[in-house]
Amino acid sequence: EAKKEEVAHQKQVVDIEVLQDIPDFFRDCNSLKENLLKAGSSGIIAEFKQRSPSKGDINLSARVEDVTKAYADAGAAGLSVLTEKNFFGGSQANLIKAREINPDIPILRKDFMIDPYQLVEAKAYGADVILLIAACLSKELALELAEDAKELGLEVLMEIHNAEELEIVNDFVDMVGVNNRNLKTFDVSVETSVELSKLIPEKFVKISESGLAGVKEIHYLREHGFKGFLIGETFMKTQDPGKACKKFIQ
Ligand code: IGP
Repeated sequence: EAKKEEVAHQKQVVDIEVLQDIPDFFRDCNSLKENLLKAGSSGIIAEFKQRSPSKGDINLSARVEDVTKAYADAGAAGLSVLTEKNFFGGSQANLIKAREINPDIPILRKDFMIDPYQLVEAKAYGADVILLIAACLSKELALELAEDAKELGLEVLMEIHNAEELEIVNDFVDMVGVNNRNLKTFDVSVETSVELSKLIPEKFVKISESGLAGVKEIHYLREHGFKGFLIGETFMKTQDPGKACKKFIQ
């Protein structure tokens, strides 16, 4: 067993060396935080999501290059690309393609990060920002991952759903996202963001995530200090996600 682990560890070390050989590995990342804080920023973080556990198939025919380019052209402040395969139908290939066609816009790698190795992958495949979901992490692991991410030059978005999870947020975190969707019941309420907004320390840029369906909600959330709005399904379920995104921005 110990031998097996040693072999696995060696393999990771080698893999990391290979990933770091990618010419772009040591590039500077595009800052989502700065984009969100810019005067007049749309604040929209537009997500490429083809499938989800709560909604099933959302849009299987969309191409990641087309949609992410259209989002960027529409004026999104950032992009989010699912790389988780089993539940969300995402892939690392989608992240690579999104990066290739959109060199200058911040891209969030949307996945369940539990291992420092995934941070190296994220950097190698073109992400600028990684997501840490408080509900999946111990305080110690969240600290290790956030610190490692910053060392790689990545920005850190930590997702919470309740006040207790704020305990896991640490000083390496750049942005705090409130998920309006309860991951156990799939219920969605914007009030989750509003309630938690008062408890999130000022130094974190606040992002509201999930279930956002109209411009009115964005205005309402801005009044409560939110600078970022992570939107997937509302755009992806339409024939033309880029156009749907644009409607939110004009
Ligand atoms: C987007 P919606 O309801 O606009 O499609 O939600 C995003 O917030 C959601 O995909 C999400 C998510 C996550 C997905 C939020 N946190 C964690 C996977 C893992």
